Amino acid sequence: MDTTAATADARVTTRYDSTIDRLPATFRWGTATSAYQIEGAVDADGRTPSIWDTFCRVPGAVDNGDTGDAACDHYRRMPQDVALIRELGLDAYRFSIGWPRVQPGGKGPANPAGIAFYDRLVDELLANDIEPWVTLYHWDLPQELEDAGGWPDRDTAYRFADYAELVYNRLGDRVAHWTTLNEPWCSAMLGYVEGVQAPGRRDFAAGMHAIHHLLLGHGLAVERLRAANNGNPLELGITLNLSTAKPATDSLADLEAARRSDGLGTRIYLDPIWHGRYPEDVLADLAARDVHLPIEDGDLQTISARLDTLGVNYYFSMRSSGVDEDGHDRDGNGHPVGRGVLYGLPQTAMGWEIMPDDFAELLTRIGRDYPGVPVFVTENGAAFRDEPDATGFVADRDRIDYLASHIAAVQQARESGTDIRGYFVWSLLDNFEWAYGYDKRFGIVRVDYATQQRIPKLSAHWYRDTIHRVRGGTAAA
Ligand code: IFM
Repeated sequence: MDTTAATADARVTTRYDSTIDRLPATFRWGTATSAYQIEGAVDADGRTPSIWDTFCRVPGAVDNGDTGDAACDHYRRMPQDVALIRELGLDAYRFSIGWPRVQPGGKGPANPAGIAFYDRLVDELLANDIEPWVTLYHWDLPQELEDAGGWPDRDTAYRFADYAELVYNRLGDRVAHWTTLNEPWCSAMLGYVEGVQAPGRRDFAAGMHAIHHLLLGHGLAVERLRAANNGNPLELGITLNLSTAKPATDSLADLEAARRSDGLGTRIYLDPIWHGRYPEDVLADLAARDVHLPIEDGDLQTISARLDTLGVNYYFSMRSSGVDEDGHDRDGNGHPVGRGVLYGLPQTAMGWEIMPDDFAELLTRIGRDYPGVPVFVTENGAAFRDEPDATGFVADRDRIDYLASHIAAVQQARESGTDIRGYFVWSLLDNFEWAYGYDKRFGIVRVDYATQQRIPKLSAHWYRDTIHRVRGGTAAA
């Protein structure tokens, strides 16, 4: 990284340094991206549309009418991006495979040109001493599978297992770390219940069915990958976006709202995976709405297949209120109300309050309630209103403060007993932030979308120096 302005300014200290410095030298450091958010080249080499290509064409669905058509052009600039990761001194790179790129339409044989891209990416990473961490599904369901019913339909779980095996057979000789799903809560709740992400459906029951089939697809994929493994190192996990669920007040309505939020946000995923059963209170809440999970014999055994790691993504917390703005505790259909309440704390550009203490609390709870496998923070980061100078350099001290406070929270949770072994900053590059388009910038490297130039921000220099220091070195000059 040769941005002179940054190099001169790189020795940033934060009030969290002494805590961060207690992380062990063996702690793994990385960065994360996802296929649709960075690759572009949506028509290249036989790729077919995903639900996001379709959703981006719905008027008003994405801010500014942005699409992932070009994104960061990573499909063509991949070697340059891998070189950036190496310059940051990172151990690992978490990326996702574009399902419609490697298996157009979501069925049938692999598309040789599509899978060849990930082959090259894995080889490039290994040649640069960077561990590849593959996520199989980061939201880009092939449109054909949505047309056939999408995740609310059981068949999608089987299609996902076939796809997972197909990718594993091609990359499993060189990739040890496999994540089945990224943030199934978003797929189900934002995609099928609230309709603010692809495929944009608004159907509560469909969303609940999607949860079960996402979990079933996860379990089937775990079984398939283990069966296909022929002795190469293999670590299987799932990544969940989790948060705390505290009541806004100690009123009964708020306590109940917090319970429901924890039920549908955390326990409906982790209880079946860890304990082989859905939480009773959540099933009762659903039954009260005449919604029943489409569980078949053997599903829970499949879903609870042993895992090697748990990925946690965290960005912010909110408190739960069980009353709406007008003081009602039921909506027009008689269902209990639940809404998030802000605390008036500083926010990121997403309007998300910055709450590292809740992150430490969340990680401590995960270690207590769902013990037994190492936890990796597979995403954490922040969008801010970056202001580049004339050279394009961004002195993003707000992002450094966010990252430092959250990395310190990881160490606090470790000291409380949770076995956390690594941290991936979201994200390497500014990229397509889904329904918010390109306006929200999460990267530690700025992308000038007009030229596709990459310019490491001050946070990139800080991240590199922090890792170096934790490993016993001194900050790079
Ligand atoms: O950009 C997303 C990512 O795709 C999934 N986790 C949250 C990030 C920030 O919103």
